[in-house]
Amino acid sequence: MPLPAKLILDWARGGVQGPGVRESIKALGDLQGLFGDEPAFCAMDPAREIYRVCVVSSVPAGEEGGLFWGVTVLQPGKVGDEYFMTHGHFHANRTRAEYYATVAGEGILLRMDPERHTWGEAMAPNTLHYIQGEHAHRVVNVGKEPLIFWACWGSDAGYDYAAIRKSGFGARVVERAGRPMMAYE
Ligand code: PAN
Ligand code: ZN
Repeated sequence: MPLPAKLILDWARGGVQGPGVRESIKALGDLQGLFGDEPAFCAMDPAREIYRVCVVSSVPAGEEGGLFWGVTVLQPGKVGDEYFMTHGHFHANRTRAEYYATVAGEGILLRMDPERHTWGEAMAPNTLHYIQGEHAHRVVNVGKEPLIFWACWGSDAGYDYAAIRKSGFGARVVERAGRPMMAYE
């Protein structure tokens, strides 16, 4: 008899259970300084959940050759006219790529190259995005439902959040006349 699987996924709802699974929640207050409309940000509840991430770490972070597997559930909403989004990051190791696979919701994957050239790619159920190691990546929920996407990346990719915290992306995703639009800096 084969052994039972150690990790079990709930694809549609964005859940995973098993050894080495860690869940973390990002509340609005954790994203201070990232949204363009500071007064609108300050008027909102800092404890409001914006997204949660479940990561399966089968090897220690930083170990070469391993893979991480995770899922992000990003809530719908806006700060002023800017849609809820993930913090966004470069990988600390700029040679480490990543896949994002969307199962629910409607989003935009913001990508930025080292020269700050920024563009958006549509995320919808069944889209798969390959993100080159040198591209910063941030996900924006432009729909009315939670946006759920799965990801796979190298265990030695690491996170460089500081570069984004300092200079952001070259564009924001905002609502104009009821539709999402890229607003370039
Ligand atoms: C993802 C992201 C996740 C949350 O697992 O870490 O969507 O986004 P932030 O890390 O920008 O807060 C990933 O890209 N890992 O490399
Ligand atoms: Zn990443």
